[in-house]
Amino acid sequence: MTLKRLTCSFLSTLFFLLLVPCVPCDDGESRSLRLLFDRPATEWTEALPVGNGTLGGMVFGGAAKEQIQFNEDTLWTGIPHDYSNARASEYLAEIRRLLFDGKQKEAERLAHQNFMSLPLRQVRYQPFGDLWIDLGERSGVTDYQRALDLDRGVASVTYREGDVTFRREIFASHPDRVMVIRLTADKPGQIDCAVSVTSPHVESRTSVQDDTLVLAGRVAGYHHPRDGYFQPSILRFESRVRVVEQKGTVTAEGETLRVARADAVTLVLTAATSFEDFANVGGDPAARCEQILSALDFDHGAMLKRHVDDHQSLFKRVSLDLGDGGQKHKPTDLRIKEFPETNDPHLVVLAFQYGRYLLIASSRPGSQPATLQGLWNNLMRPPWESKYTTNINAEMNYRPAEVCNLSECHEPLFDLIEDCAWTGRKTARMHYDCPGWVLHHNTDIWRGAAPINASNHGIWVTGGAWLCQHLWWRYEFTLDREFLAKRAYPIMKEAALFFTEYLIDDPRDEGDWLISGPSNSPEIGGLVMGPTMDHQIIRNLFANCIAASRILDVDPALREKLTALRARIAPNRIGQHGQLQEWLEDKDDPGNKHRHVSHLWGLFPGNEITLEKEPDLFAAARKSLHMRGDGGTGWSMAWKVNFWARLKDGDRAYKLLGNFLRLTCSPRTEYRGGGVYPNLFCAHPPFQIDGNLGVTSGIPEMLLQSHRQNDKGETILDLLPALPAVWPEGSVKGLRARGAFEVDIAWEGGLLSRVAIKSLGGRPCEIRYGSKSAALVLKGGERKELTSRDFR
Ligand code: FUC
Repeated sequence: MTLKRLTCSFLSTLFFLLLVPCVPCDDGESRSLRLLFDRPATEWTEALPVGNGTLGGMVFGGAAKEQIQFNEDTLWTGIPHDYSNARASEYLAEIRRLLFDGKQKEAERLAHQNFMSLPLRQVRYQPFGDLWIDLGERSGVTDYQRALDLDRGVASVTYREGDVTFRREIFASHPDRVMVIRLTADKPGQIDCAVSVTSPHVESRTSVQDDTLVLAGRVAGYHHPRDGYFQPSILRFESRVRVVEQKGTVTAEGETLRVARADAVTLVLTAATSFEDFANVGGDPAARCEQILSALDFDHGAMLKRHVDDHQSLFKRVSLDLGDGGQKHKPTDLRIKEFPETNDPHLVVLAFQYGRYLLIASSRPGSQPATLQGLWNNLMRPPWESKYTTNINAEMNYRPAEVCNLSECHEPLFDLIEDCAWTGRKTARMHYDCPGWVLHHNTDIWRGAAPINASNHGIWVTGGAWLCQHLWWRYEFTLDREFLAKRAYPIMKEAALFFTEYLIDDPRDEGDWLISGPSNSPEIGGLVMGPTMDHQIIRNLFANCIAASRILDVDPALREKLTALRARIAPNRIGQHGQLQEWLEDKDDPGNKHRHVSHLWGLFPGNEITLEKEPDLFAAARKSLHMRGDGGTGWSMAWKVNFWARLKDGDRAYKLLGNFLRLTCSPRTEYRGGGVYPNLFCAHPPFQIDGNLGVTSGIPEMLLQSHRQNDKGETILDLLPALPAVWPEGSVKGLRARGAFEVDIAWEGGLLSRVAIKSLGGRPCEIRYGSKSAALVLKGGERKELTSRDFR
């Protein structure tokens, strides 16, 4: 090469580098909070998730062909529909009588024929489409890397080919409501690609309008594979992909846009449906896409900055340091595989922060709440329809919201609760002839509230009551009185009103108890009267309503009534094996390893079983948990991390964390195994996001607990209640606690070294560290640091 050509090429490269907008530099922490791979994804559970609450993508990262499978959170099958069964309540008394007479199978049969939702099944969350970027044959690709930067909320792919380095960055922007894909190279004129979109929906078509790909269609109805009935569907959808090249050409070739010799190209994807709310499907998806795109200036640097600023305003609130472990440079799947040997503390940090990332990406004000799969689903018939299962999974998704300082991300769940209070009013009346509202063990986009699938597990009445705990938590963590008065209390009160009429005197008992039934202990033992979990949840709901009505100074008569009824609800009982009984009858099987551990609800997420107030029940809960063992589905192990943390056994909680972090490769393995996929998605299996989010609440629970109050009614902040020996040094910053506190904790040699408490609400609290305590009175906004010497 002549000197002149060399100089020329150097100058043109320099000129090009100056022209390409600067990507904000990674700082040290950002670089460490990454999922990292040395090859493209071949399975969906290896791809990397991005999301803005509404719009989600799974990035496969092929060098020759990029695939981004995408979703929009309102694309579901079905039609606006009330699932209540108008004649159900006529059978209630008979179902109860059969159960009281010990005729369970007859009761289940009668209920199955006459008491269930119409139709029997709820509907499916749907995939939207796939974006394809075909880069042609690539030969000699080296230095390939695929990454998800949790701190910036950006997925990336980089590789070299010859002397050119190619880079791709993908993010889903909440402020701009689009997904953005940017392709660059470090030499000019290198980007050649063909961009297309496909959809798995049969009633869809793609077209090209100038520089934009358009995918439009409607969701088709289907015959239910199990029950045969026809399920009509109604939603229409549209997606647009705008192609903005830099210094090249874009031409249409059929349904493809071809980019040639560009320095860089930016693809901007948006998607919408005709869904407005659970009763209104009159939206115009084309107009919505148009409106979103016409509000943009397509300046990539500015879009990236808006996105990163927005993401970090949530993500950076909490940091966790458990030590480095020296494994960060390795591919994530390898780190998971080696975890049993390495105990890689930073992988635990990554799993914790991944849960926070996933909640930010799948649940933002105005979006639908995170489903069983969050926002991400590539299947037309996803497992359990990828809907909302309220006998554990939906609540587990939202456990980290308050404690992990992501209160805003809780909002979509509150919207869903409001919707279900509306639909559940009709269900309460039609199925039980009761006031208030009720929700059974599932709901979907149309907010079905009636019992589905089968009477032996579908008739479970405490879904709404459990969700109300989240309304109360929002108040407890923020002390937002207006939220309590306007949103939370009216819904909690109506949920409680249902139980004031639904609870029934047990004619068989010796103690004049009120019991719940027909119901079940999810999903074990069939239809029964009086499962322990129901009683714990109803006691919790009543207690929170009583407290809320006192705070708001309203409804004294109702308060008195709830107090009297609450005292009569059947108590927790200890059985023949020293276990906490799952049912009124002492019939627990010590060999039962079932994934649900519902009767420990009062230990977590409830708060009625504590060592200090109920030592015998505490010991019985421990015994029950031992009996269930340390295995289970992904979410089951995540729940057990939280249980063992509440039982103050850090090493056992850590063991469950280790069991959760086992690499599961096959998405099709049934029930056994649990663990995580290569992309760290929780493996039920199949993929369910609940376990990711359950672990993200479990780790803080090991470091800080705030569910107890002292005799003065002040929050007790328990520091390092379940610290495992394997994390001798560490720190956590920014956790939230009940009573509106923000807490930073550091420890060394396994002992507390510093704690800083910031009060957001000006309430006094008591801080406990082991058997020592310190009282603290701070004004709102005030922060104080203490060391272990300050505890007596
Ligand atoms: C409940 C669980 C299952 C699964 C499903 C979505 O029914 O028992 O394990 O998580 O929800």
